[in-house]
Amino acid sequence: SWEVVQKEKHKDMLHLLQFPYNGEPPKRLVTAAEITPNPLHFVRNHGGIPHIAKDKYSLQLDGLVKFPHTFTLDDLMDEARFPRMEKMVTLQCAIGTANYVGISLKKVIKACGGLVDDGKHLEFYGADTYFKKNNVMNYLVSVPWSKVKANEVMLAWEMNGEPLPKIHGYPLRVIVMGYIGARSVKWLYRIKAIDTPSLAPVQSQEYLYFNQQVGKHNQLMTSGIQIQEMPVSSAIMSPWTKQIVIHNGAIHCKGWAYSGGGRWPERVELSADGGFSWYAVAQDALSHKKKFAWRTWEIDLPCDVEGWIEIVCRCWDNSLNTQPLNVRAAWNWGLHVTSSAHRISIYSVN
Ligand code: MTE
Ligand code: MO
Repeated sequence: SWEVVQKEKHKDMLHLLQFPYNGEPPKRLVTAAEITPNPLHFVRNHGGIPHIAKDKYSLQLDGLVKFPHTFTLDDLMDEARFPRMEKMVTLQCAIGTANYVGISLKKVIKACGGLVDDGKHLEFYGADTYFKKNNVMNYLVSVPWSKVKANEVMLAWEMNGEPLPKIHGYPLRVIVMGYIGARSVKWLYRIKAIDTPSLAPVQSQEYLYFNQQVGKHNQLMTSGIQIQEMPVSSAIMSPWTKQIVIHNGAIHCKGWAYSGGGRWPERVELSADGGFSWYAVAQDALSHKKKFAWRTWEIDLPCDVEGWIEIVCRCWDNSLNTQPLNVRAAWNWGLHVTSSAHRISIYSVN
């Protein structure tokens, strides 16, 4: 997989782990544009990068559907059968935004006669294998039918006008809008309709939101909430923490804001005094609102202070949800969804 990384990813990517490959762009490049170029989109893998030939590829749909069926890529790309869908979507683990082209999974389920009996969840099988406690298994998670029914689950083959890069799931992946990135299965080869959320370890043992009594010596692995919709979050991408910033009474700041579940950032606020007074980012300094994508923003943040200051950023979404002000208040075992207000310390020279 290292050759794939070198071929497909930007030379400035931060390689966090060589195997399974995990990488992300440096802060200064995260919000360089509203759309993240493919070579800079972050990568999260649990195993290797499968090589799948387009002409040998097929997608199996089975389980609690009326007519189980196997589709070729040509079947799925046939516009007479499945209308094309294009959507700008932010994926969050690290964060990145791309335009995806594909079809709505709902239409594919309908082409199989719909769900039967107790069919209530769709399980997605990735062709990669990962290892857990001496077991070798496929990457496997599920989403509820209600999410699919809302046309918020897409089968995508194109990313920013190009075929999906190998590292992002070629030839076909799932894009679950507004959910944690972990549900957007890459290298998809099978969809199974089932009656409960997937019992596979990635769904039932990972990405759980635990209460604060769960810790290193008390891992009640089944007591967590399965994370699906993401909460509201935002972060400052420039300046960087510990940086010396020379300015004339206003510090230029840039960053992103995002909310899951189809909610969107309505207001972004910054503080130059640790979170006591707040300035709202002007509406025209925020990128356009979209249902499933982030908004990038910039602001000249007034500041007369010389010396160390703490800059804080928080977002309010269209349901008026906001972020906890302190990271410790959001602590949980696994450090998932720690979407507290982002704080950086800079040295202000005025
Ligand atoms: N799909 C497969 N088959 N294997 C994986 O390891 N990782 C998931 C998801 N889909 C994963 C996967 C996680 S945790 C995230 S955050 C997203 O893919 C990341 O997608 P990206 O690598 O295209 O940015
Ligand atoms: Mo993830």
